[in-house]
Amino acid sequence: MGILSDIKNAVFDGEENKIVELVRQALDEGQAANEILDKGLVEGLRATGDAFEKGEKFIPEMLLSSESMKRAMVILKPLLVEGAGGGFGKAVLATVEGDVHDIGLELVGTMFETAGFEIRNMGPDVPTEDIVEAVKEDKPHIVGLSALLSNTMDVMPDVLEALEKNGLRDSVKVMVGGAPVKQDFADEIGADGWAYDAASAVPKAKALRSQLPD
Ligand code: B12
Repeated sequence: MGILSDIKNAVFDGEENKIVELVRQALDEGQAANEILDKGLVEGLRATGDAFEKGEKFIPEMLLSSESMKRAMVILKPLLVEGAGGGFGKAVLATVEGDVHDIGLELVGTMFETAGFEIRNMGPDVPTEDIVEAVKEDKPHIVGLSALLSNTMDVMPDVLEALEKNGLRDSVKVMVGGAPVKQDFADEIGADGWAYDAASAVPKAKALRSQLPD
């Protein structure tokens, strides 16, 4: 088996120390950072989630897997954002209140930075009022909301409503994402954009940003 499947297995098994060695080794072998991310790390987390769903893994193990992914990202992130320019626009990113998942959001942030957006990543479990405050302060072009749980998806329309109530809705484009969030849900709640993953979020964010004045 190749190094990428070793990386996938190390995430699955939550081997926080081994993962660092393996990622370095993969880079030495000439693997691209985005391939290591997509075909190694993300695949490992996907398998972890499947095992959790089947009752074969439990929360502490899921946590070890996510820690392994985070360790690996410390090495990969500088390579992924290399040469990023800035100046394309501003984005505020947050995982909605009640939801602690932040790995996907981090990846979206990294890709946005690479594409030249200036990012304020508010992290996970962010109260709606705090998102509104950040939009007031930063005046971003894009607000990116993440949710990984079927029940926290329902906080997304609350954020849209709060932006509307504060007179901010027309000045930003709101993108939504996260595993349970699909295009039809985005349409239903009146979000401006949706993307399946961080890579495909970039062209959509750029297109939305260009619909706004400077
Ligand atoms: C790691 C993990 C955890 C870790 C999170 C650690 C962390 N710091 O993030 C821990 C152990 C803490 C955890 C906790 C829980 N988890 Co969990 N977790 C996962 C797991 C295995 C991986 C998630 C992940 O990081 N994926 C990798 C990233 C790269 O993918 P992603 O998040 O989907 O993001 C990509 C896209 O969705 C998109 N995207 C994401 N956000 C955004 C935003 C925008 C704007 C855009 C455009 C795109 C976008 O781009 C990203 C990058 O490409 C998933 C399984 C899965 N298949 O998703 C379960 C999963 C999400 N968890 C689940 C559950 C049930 C829980 C718990 C409720 C368990 C419990 N009983 O306590 C708790 C929730 C606690 C809470 N209140 O939030 C379920 C959710 C089921 C559901 N639909 O509701 C899942 C699906 C597992 C399963 N199959 O049952 N979890």
